[in-house]
Amino acid sequence: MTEFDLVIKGGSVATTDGVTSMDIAVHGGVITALGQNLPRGLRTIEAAGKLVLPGGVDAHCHIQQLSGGGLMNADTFETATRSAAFGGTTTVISFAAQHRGDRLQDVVENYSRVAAAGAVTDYAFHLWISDPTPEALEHDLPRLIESGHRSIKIFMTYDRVRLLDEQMLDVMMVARKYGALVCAHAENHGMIKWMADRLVSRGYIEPKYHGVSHPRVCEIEAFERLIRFSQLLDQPIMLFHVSTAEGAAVIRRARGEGIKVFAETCPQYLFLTAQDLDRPGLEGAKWMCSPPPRSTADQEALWRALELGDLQVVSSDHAPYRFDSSGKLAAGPEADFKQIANGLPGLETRLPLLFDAMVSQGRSSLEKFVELTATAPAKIYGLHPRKGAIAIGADADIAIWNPDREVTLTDDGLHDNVGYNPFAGRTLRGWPETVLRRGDIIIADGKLQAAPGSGQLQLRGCAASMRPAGKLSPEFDPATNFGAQLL
Ligand code: DUC
Ligand code: ZN
Ligand code: ZN
Repeated sequence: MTEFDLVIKGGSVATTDGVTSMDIAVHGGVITALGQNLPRGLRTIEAAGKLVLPGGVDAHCHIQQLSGGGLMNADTFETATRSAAFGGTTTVISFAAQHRGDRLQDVVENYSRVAAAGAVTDYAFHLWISDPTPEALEHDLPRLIESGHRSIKIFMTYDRVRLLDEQMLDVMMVARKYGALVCAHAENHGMIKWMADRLVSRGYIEPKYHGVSHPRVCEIEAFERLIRFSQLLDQPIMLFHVSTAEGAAVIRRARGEGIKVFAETCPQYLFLTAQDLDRPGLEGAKWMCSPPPRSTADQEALWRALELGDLQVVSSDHAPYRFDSSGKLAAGPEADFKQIANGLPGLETRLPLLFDAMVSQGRSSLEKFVELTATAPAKIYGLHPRKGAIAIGADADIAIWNPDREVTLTDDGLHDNVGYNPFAGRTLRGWPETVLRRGDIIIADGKLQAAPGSGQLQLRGCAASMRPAGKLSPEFDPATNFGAQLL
């Protein structure tokens, strides 16, 4: 009789298709059997009364990285992925961030080296391009895409990293040719810069004015522009961190037009509002991110867009800065909002916040929770079916949740290196207690059981989401009949 390395017995197994009571057997790091009354393994986890879910896939996090503003993150691969694991996430996609003057292939080699030394979860990289030189476009980018780095990040704002329209088109054309998804921070640069400069010059310098400096229309304009680029080239795009009702509506319309646009939102846009930044002194800086949190009406619109499938993914956009002189307060106690780093920690709280809202409080379903946090990101980013699935042959990346455990979040309760929690004070019901990565138990009894460097790089194939939609005939949509064969 086959002997399994590990069997999880008696849990309620949840996938996007439903919830079933069954056992899961693991051998050699992958799931090898699913069913009732499987024999015990070399190790057995009794999971009666627990929910057994795919490990989370967090497709947007900034780790050990120099920001668009030039400041180093607070987290290393070790601290960030440790925090992810405690929160039930077993795969992260972070950035290999090219800054101007850097050679892209060197950037990827450097990030690969530090991640290989530190990560405890599995990981992949988005290729962040801020310097699309001929060398990058003609050599490095094609080579890197073909070797399995199948997503690219571009910025439409931030002075140090943003691309011009024609540079974005250049990058999208390479992605189209070699098969990669183009992800974007899409906000109108000119509007933000103009608003911010005027606000500061008039003395409106507190963190809450950061929100004012990113007017809602800057998201709408940038989404619309990038969507039309996508339409022109018939190149799939992913719009990161949607924050407004109007932004979600633009995406819904574009998808209705048959444009291959995917979209993400993040917990900060579902659970925080502009009021969170309105605190005495610089305290509000803890809640500063870009785009900024909006209103409760936007929150409702985003929940609805997720439910309808207009947005497909919830990522953390973990962008960690300590609330001290190494991070948020690097420009000193008199800083204006323009001088304060943007970003919140969120790798560890993403899943518990969503589980509490969607499952415990009944806003949605367990199946939808699994879809938004694991299966859909795995599919869209080319990690599925190895990741984001509980199925025979999938990696045994599994989070075992206690649906009844209540946890009150505190500033010092996380396992990252940030020192505060923007969601502190909330009590959440449902918590991932045991976490497996490729069959190894990496979290149990509140302790990390994985060595730094035990996470593995995930190279990816060209998923359907990365390919042009294809048209019935060149005449079908004149806007996309742009003569690709000539370019
Ligand atoms: N927005 C943030 O808030 N932080 C990191 C980068 C970004 O776009
Ligand atoms: Zn961004
Ligand atoms: Zn980001």
